[in-house]
Amino acid sequence: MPIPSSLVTLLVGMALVLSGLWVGYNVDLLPLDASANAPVYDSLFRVLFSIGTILFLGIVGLVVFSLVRFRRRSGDHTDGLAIEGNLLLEIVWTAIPAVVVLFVGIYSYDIYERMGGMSSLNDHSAMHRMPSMETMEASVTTADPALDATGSGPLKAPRVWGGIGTAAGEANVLPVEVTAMQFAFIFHYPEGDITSGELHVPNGRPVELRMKANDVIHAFWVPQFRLKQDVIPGQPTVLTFTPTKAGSYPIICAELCGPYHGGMRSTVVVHEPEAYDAWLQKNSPVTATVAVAAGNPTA
Ligand SMILES: [Cu+2]
Repeated sequence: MPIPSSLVTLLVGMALVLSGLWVGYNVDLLPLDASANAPVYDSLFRVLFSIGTILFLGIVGLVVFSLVRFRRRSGDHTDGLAIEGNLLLEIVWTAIPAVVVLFVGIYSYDIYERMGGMSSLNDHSAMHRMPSMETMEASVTTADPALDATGSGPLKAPRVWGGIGTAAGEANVLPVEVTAMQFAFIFHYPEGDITSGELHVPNGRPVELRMKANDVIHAFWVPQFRLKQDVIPGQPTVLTFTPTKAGSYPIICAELCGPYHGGMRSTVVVHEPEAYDAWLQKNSPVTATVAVAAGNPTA
């Protein structure tokens, strides 16, 4: 008894979906996950990778099958079958992509929201603990609406234009000011007044980066944190994250910003809390001055 073709199609479809899911969940293309929102991001990536694999295998498989199955046999000089439209087929091949795209769109939005992309950037507590944001904003532009109408009065809280972060509003946030310029990132710690070319953070504590650019648009990207945020002249942006694994990870400028853009890299060092405190002690201007005064040049 021959197997009905609908059953074959069903079995091929099931094999396709299962192999796509297997590839999506077992082939690991992503770097180490080192921040609290990395697993959230990775779950979206696995779903997208599975869908992509199913579509790729299905389409390429069908093309190869058709090339072989419907090839011209030797001696056959007849015309192909005259086919004009197939309403059912057209409905199906419109509906399937529509459903897939809609699902991907809604799921991506949900993930972006869970990563803090939709949280309010202008009324969480951390920014009010950063007095230097005022000087930061003042240097941005005199025509900014955050300035007093007379232009000489006190500054209101600066408006953050964009950003992403899960830690917004959480207690115990470590604020760090980031200045991007051609071609470097400079990090300043208001707590302790430390300036550094590398970002040092303690493991497990939420970090809030308040970012400004001096010249052109840059982008702050740490692949291991699964976070990327533009740094824009005149428009402060914010990026918050909670590191979950100690180690050193690259910071990459991800926006073509000039001839040496490719060299605009730094490092984020995630310390265990004690090691971070030691770094803080070692680099604090106060301890450094005391050490020099005490005749200790190694500090
Ligand atoms: Cu750059």
